[in-house]
Amino acid sequence: MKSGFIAVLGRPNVGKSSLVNALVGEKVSIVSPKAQTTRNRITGILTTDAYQMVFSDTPGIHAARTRLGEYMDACVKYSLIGADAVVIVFDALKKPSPVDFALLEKHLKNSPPVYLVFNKIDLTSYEKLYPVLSAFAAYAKPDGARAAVKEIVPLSARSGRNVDVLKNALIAELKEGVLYYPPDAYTDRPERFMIAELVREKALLFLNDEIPHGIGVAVQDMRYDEHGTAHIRIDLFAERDSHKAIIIGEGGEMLRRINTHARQDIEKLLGCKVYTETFVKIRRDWRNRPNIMGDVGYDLKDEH
Ligand SMILES: Nc1nc2c(ncn2[C@@H]2O[C@H](COP(=O)(O)OP(=O)(O)O)[C@@H](O)[C@H]2O)c(=O)[nH]1
Ligand SMILES: [Mg+2]
Repeated sequence: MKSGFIAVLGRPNVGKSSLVNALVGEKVSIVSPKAQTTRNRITGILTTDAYQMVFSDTPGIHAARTRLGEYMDACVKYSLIGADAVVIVFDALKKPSPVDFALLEKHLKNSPPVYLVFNKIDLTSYEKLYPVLSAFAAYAKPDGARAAVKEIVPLSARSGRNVDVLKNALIAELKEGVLYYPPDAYTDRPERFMIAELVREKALLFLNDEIPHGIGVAVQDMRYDEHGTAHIRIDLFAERDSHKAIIIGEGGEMLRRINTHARQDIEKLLGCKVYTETFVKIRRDWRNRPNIMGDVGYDLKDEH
């Protein structure tokens, strides 16, 4: 049996979480068109008869402006500890910037081996992709202080095209070893965390602008009744009164919408009927208050 740890890194919104979900074949990590959707290191596990690959999905690399941002950066660093390979994801539609090259060079100077992914090829053509790829061609060769990129894979996490090419390339980095997780596990995150994330995903989808970035979600209580229905009490934390009003919406319309869509996903996750009760609470400036961050699921103690 072979196994290994693979860190998935990149700037916000390039499709890291979508890629981890596609590799694992399960919804491990929430996805949205907004930047900074992923706030923790999320483990996605793929086990076959021959191997176990443990992926770390990570928050997008960005300039941290809050304590939460610093926590997110720390999660990226933790994902590299003990990693057997690093996958750096780029958006195939975007012209590579100096920040992209700097990110790549930094990782080529430190082992483990680096794989490059150009995601979202379903939205582009070979003619447009070619110049983007050729800008990285020099990295296919070692150059004094830095190693070469092991493989460059253009793919689509959405359509699934070439995801297997990446998967097969990564098998080469696995080591003879033990299973780190039971064969049927696809994440190490607890159920309550997954539930809170699904609620946050819907808030990110339906709310506009800056409000979603100030939202925290915590599952406060969960129990099953005699019919096997799960009753879940959820707190949604907002940073100010005006945000609370927007999250609730006119006549409670927005909160109902978030709840209904989240509940459908939670039912799939738990495989039973679900009843949710959601309260919106104000926690001023919580993204800078470590004691509240812990309540919402962002505590470095849990990330080692
Ligand atoms: N068209 C297309 N969109 C994608 C693909 N992968 C991700 N996306 C979209 O890009 C946005 C960001 O994806 P996400 O996985 O959350 O990115 P992350 O922030 O890097 O984790 C979402 O709207 C996704 O649906 C892809 O292969 N093709
Ligand atoms: Mg993500």
